[in-house]
Amino acid sequence: MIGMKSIVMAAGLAMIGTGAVQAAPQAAPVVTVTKPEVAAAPVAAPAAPAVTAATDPMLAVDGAPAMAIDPTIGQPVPGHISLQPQVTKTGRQAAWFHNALLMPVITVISLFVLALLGLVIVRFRRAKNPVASRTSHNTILEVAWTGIPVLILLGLALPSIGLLQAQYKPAPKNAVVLKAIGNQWYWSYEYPGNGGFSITSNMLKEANEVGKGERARTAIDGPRLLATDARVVLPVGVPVRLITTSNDVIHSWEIPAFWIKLDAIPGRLNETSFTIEKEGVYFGVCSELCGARHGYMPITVQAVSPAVFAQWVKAKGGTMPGNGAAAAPVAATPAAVATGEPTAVGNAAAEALPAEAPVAGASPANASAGN
Ligand SMILES: [Cu+2]
Repeated sequence: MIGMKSIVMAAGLAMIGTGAVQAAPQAAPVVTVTKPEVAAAPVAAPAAPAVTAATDPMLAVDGAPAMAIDPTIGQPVPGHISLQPQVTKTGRQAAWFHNALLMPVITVISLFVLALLGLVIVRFRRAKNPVASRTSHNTILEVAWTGIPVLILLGLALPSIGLLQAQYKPAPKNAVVLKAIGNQWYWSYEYPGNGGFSITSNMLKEANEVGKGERARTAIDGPRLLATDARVVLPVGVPVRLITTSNDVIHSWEIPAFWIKLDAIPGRLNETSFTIEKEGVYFGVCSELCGARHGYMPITVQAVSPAVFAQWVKAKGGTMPGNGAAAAPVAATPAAVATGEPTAVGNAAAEALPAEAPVAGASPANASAGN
């Protein structure tokens, strides 16, 4: 029985390790706001179209191309208790590990232990056994309850190690570099490989919370507590090198749909990589208790085609590495660019980021990918 208990615990820990327990929705999407406002748009605002309008570039927050938000991906769904649909390779691998391996194994073990307990309670109850058995050893049973859990753990360990490896895989050279900086209580971002321009991203307040002239959240921006005034724009099909750090206390940059959660620690650079496979708007939150407004520093990522990404970078005053082209996509994408050689990433990063050396040697050791 001890062996079985330990396997239940081990399986439970493994589940926590993969981040399976983080799936609780942070905030229910609210789509009741009816009057979209575009006061903060830097260009002339057109008439507000329907919520799903994906065609009007003026509508987008902070110059990001407008994109209809699919409420079933990239954000919590009311009543949903499993992982969000994953849009990165590692994410899909992790979701498979959780759904196809961990959950069935945990369920079977739990039911088996429950059945054994029931059997013991009924069959070996005092009334039925006035004279207690003096049996103390059973070699076959002891070998079995040691050996079988070991085999189960080995079976779980192999895919688990592969997943761990995938989570810490360094980004290739042509990766787009995104530096996320935690602040009490908002995120700022730099694109060191794209001329080093930066953006600041604040949570959008509700219509009844804003001051005069301030922009309020609308349904187009995303769910309450998750929508921001400036989205992080990233290309699909191109590896992204995420670097996190912080200006004050420990924060954590998390997008559940990417299977990414990386601590942002003052005086330190953490690094990981991912490749987004699907265009869309993805939401996350700061996932490290960081003070009074910890719950109000959401993260919004808009994944677009490399061509649109290049346009956005130019609009922000940044540059694309090489001949004004996006970094070479590693997967088939609808990219219309990618003609130049993406060789200037390192140089541009060196210009824009004084701490290039630490970046190169950034330790992923503190990355709490599943914490
Ligand atoms: Cu924080």
